[in-house]
Amino acid sequence: MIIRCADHSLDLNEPRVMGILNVTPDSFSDGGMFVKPSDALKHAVRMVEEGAAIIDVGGESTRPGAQSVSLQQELDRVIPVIETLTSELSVPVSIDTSKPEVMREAATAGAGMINDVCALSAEGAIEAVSELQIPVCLMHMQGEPRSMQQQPLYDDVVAEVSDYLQQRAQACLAAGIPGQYILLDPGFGFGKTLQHNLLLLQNFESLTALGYPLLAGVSRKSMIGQILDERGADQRLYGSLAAAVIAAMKGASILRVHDVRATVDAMRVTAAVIQ
Ligand code: 8Y7
Repeated sequence: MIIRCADHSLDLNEPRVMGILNVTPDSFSDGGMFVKPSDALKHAVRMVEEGAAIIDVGGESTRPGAQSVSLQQELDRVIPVIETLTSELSVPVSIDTSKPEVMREAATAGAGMINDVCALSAEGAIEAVSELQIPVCLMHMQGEPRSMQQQPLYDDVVAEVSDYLQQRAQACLAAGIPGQYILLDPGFGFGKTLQHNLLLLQNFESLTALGYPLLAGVSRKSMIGQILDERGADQRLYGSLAAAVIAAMKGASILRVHDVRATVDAMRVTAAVIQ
């Protein structure tokens, strides 16, 4: 399976790595490091050299408790970076946003994928993506970033996340977004306790039945820190690799990560075994 992302194609016949590029002053593990377009480009080039198949640019931190940013602030942060990256990189650039205006301007600047932690639930977002005709990753979240970790509650987290993703995919199809442009993601850590995250990872393969490529984001997340006795975000690489390999073994097509080189090696070994 190969998906078209604007001027690039993304071959999902084996698990691929999406490199995270935060252009936020407040992200939990690398906030403030790549706000200047030239610094962002350097980091993106390095991730591509390390084997990233796509770079995900985000200008609004979605970590628990994070403040939301205004539309203008988000545009000012991400659009210059996307313009620079799309002209310089050999891989597609994805835009991590929930705002339809940012989706449109990012696509005009050359972005080849939308990564929306709100699964196009903002007013006008489905219509925007339907017009743009680029792939979209629909992620599940319970609640909203500011308060989502206060008291996550499910009867059956796997069934509820799966049903939600299926409904969002259905809404996209109904709005004219082609099925080949839809990817799904259970949203590890987004309104989920450690037990919920573990159930979702244990049962990750059940999401393949929905019929869309799956993305998983576990890199340096607090679920890894919790398992490793409250290890800090900069000490979670090996645990993150274990979770990424498990997700890939259970059908994840894209792993969204901070540590590209290490994850690419892990995915190459995983792919050699899956084949
Ligand atoms: C995810 C994500 C984040 C994820 C997708 C972090 C933007 C928090 N996590 N997008 N974004 N999936 N699709 O720890 O798991 O990187 S932000």
